[in-house]
Amino acid sequence: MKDSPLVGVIMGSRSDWETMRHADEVLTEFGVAHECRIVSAHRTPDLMVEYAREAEDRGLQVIIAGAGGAAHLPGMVAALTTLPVLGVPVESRTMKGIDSLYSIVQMPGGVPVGTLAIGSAGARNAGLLAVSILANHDDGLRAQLKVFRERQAQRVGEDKLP
Ligand code: RP5
Repeated sequence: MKDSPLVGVIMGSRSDWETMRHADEVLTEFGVAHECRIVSAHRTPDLMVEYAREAEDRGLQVIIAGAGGAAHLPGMVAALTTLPVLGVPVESRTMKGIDSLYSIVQMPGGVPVGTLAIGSAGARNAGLLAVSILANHDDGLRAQLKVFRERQAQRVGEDKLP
């Protein structure tokens, strides 16, 4: 995307992409300028601090952070910025993402992370929630969201059982 990004989609590892690509797809579908990057709380802590500290000045309005296992990334990024941070628990192999969910959702009061569902549904909804947040100041996006919901409802109405 050529426009400067409004949403930053970050993830702890390349292995998170299969989940986080669903956030990327939603943002692309709605035409929201965004970027996707690997930023690890554990393996690249300095990069994480730099990314979170510079996010607002770079024009980002929402950060979507996905991580699995001891998933510190969303909480640490939220501690370093006042931008809204949406956390996506990536499904881990050993604990099916329950570890990721608990790591992300149990933030102490004062530093919020808006936590979504485990896995691809969470990533997709994080993308949609980011669009909703941006739509507060963008009538075009608000109209797109309404059309999206109408079409979704229409598809359900047309579904046939075997
Ligand atoms: C976390 O560790 C990442 O978010 C990823 O979900 C998990 C496993 O990473 P890899 O070992 O697959 O790189 O930091």
